[in-house]
Amino acid sequence: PNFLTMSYTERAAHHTNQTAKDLLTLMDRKKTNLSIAADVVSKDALLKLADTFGPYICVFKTHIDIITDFDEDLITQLKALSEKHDFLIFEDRKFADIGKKQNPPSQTSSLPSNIPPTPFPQTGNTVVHQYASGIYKIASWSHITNAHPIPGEGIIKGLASVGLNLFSPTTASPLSRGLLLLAEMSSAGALTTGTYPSQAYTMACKNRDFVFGFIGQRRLSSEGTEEGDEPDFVYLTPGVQMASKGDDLGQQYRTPEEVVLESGCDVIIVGRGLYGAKDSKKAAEEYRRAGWNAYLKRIGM
Ligand code: 5IU
Repeated sequence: PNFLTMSYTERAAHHTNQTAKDLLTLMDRKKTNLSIAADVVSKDALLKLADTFGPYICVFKTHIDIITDFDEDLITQLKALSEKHDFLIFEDRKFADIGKKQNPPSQTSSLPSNIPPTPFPQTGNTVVHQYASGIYKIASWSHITNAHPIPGEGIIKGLASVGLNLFSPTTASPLSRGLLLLAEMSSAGALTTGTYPSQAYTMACKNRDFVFGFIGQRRLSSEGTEEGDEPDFVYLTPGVQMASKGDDLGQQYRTPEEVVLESGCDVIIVGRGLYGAKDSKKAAEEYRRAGWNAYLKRIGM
């Protein structure tokens, strides 16, 4: 199948991961492939971005560790806004640690109440704890997170042991999570070159229950798979702005057309182009429309 010319909804049927299905159907339902990179440092500012841009986006991308006044109420409110405006939350945590043996964690004290203790064996890896525990308990609220493939496949297995074994504390129904691998970066001089992206691709193919896509700059394809059995992945792409080509710290920008139409990516992630705009709603509608029109053109509508 040619996923490039297929609608997001049709592609949802080619995924087993529930988060992938939710995201793809949400995008068509809401007519948006726009995500905001909410890089602000206070709780109020973050919630304000979620409420202002919520109606225009499919994904709200956070860096929760830059919030100076983080508290649990922030998560409660962010979850409520995600339901109110119908968007998914993506904590851009960029996990990069290994499956390292540690002392058994003291389970009762540090785990959020909705994470069952079973996925934490004696040999729990570092990323397991980084994802489930600590102050932020990312797995308990973030639908999507991401990881660097650099440590090898163990990082995926560790994160999946948490993300695929979560249950809602209220309804006890499964809360499946999804993972994106970082195949490429948008910044100048990034080391994600050569065979790096295709090795990331191979790892993703082997872990499709949890890995449903990539953060990258173009749609990847595997070499050597038989035509017809190539799997589908969802591509979320940062480094998007219409008015600027870059910043003075190496960021390199492309337009929604270049990203969605020419490079075959799915979700445009825009930070300063949105929250830096004078008129938030006007900018949100401009980026939403540009991303959406590029998608319609791509699928021939
Ligand atoms: N980001 C990038 N490039 C990348 C990756 C992540 O810009 O290759 I991986 C993040 C950094 C920031 C957002 O959170 O995406 C881009 O914000 P601006 O649109 O403000 O540049």
